[in-house]
Amino acid sequence: MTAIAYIGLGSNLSDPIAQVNNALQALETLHDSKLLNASALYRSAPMGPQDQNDYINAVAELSTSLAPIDLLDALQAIENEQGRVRIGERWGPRTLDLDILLYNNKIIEHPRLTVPHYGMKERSFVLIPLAEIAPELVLPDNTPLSDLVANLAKDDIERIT
Ligand code: A4P
Ligand code: MG
Repeated sequence: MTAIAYIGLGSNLSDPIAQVNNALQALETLHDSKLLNASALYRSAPMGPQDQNDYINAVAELSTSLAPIDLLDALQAIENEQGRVRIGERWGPRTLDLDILLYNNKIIEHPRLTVPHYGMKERSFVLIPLAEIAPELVLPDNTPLSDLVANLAKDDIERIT
């Protein structure tokens, strides 16, 4: 069984563009998975504490035979590999954040994993790169992605590649 998973990538420390490109390379070689597509890179204003750098964000599409928790473990291994230190500040700066946005049409409520990602429906830095690679997507609650994008403020995000 393979699933389609969408992964959100974000970084605002230690050369964020390189962090996101390295993470995309790591996804390309991820075991039991195939990187099907990746968005351009986007520069976005920080959500949360404002005394931090702009972020670089992107979204990738994977086909994977990893179960959701195994995929989470693999993504956290990539985060750790790229020097992620969890300092505990909510929405604080990070070298690399990899979030599972969607996993097929599944709704997952697990102590370690909530899918769809809890913030994705409000976040321009998730929805805009996602719509670039999956414009026809419909979320598990039947909301078309295009409706969410149409109602979004887009002044806080800029496509850079
Ligand atoms: N977890 C639960 N669900 C998921 C999921 N769907 N994908 C758990 C990944 N992880 C998930 O994550 C904490 C725990 O969430 C994990 O151990 C996992 O078991 P974390 O990455 O350590 O914590 P975090 O990312 O700091 O927390 P949080 O609340 O998820 O932060 P967000 O929501 O990811 O926001 N501004 C811009 N412009 N761009 C950004 O990318 N990112 C953040 C972080 C803040 N501001 C930003 C951006
Ligand atoms: Mg995260």
